[in-house]
Amino acid sequence: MTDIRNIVVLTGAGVSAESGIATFRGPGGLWEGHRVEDVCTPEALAADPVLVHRFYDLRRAALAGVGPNAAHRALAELDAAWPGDLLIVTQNVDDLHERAGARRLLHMHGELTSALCARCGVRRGWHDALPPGTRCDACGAAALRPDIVFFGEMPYQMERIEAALARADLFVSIGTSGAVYPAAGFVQLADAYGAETLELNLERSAGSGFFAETRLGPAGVLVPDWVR
Ligand code: BJW
Ligand code: ZN
Repeated sequence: MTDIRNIVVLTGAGVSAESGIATFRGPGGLWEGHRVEDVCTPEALAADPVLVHRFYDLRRAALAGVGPNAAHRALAELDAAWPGDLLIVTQNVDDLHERAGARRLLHMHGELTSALCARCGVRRGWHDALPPGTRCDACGAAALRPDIVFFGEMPYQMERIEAALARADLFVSIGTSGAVYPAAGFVQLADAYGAETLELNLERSAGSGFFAETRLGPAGVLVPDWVR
């Protein structure tokens, strides 16, 4: 990776697929048995908090039975060793990047293990059952919700992401379908800022045409190959 100093890595559900976490779209995807609009909007949360909380409780509980795979580990190694700027932007709400040891990481779509107070914005850990109606320690409102970015809500830390993309010499997208914005637009932004662009994915995605190079295969093979 000559002449590359600053790297932004975007990861999606495909990075965690080999750990046994279902992706969203496609056969066997998480949303096969759910209607997206039933669980992934603020309106759905307001209309049926019990259903939405149950959906996230199940996925949070599933984290206990899975672990990071070779792709998470390779990215953590890159993070530990890379002397330039590096930012791993994950769309994933699981905690497998951090469990593999990644540090320069941000969760743009939130985290399963975090609860957000919809009233005052304070966060707390969410590891065991936290039933709908649990009160916020900070403001006392019964407004704790999954700390997840639903459709129509602003993804987290967009300014920091855009600043990193502006400085990037290389943008690498791993295991994401390119179906959800603004993440799907990062490749064009990075390209416009002059970065090299590389996609690692099991199959061609909606965004493949925007990348200078696409390598097809499982993340558990492609990511270690790219990093080492
Ligand atoms: C492997 C593999 C292996 C499998 N190895 N690879 C019309 C046009 C344009 C935009 C909009 C529009 N209408 C509405 C919008 C905006 C909307 C949007 O994009 N909608 C689209 C559906 C069109 N976006 C939003 O609302 C976002 N907010 C927003 O835009 O705010 C305004 C704003 C604008 C500009 C700047 C800033 C703000 C919020 C989006 C929130 C997304 N939230 C979700 C749900 C989280 C809750 C939960 O987890 O339950 O986040 S959606 C869901 O999709 C989840 C994911 O993070 C996200 C991306 O999915 P991902 O990771 O790509 O997974 P898959 O399953 O789609 O793909 C897996 C890929 O892996 C595939 O390609 C496989 O091939 C591959 N793969 N195995 C390698 N072993
Ligand atoms: Zn509060």
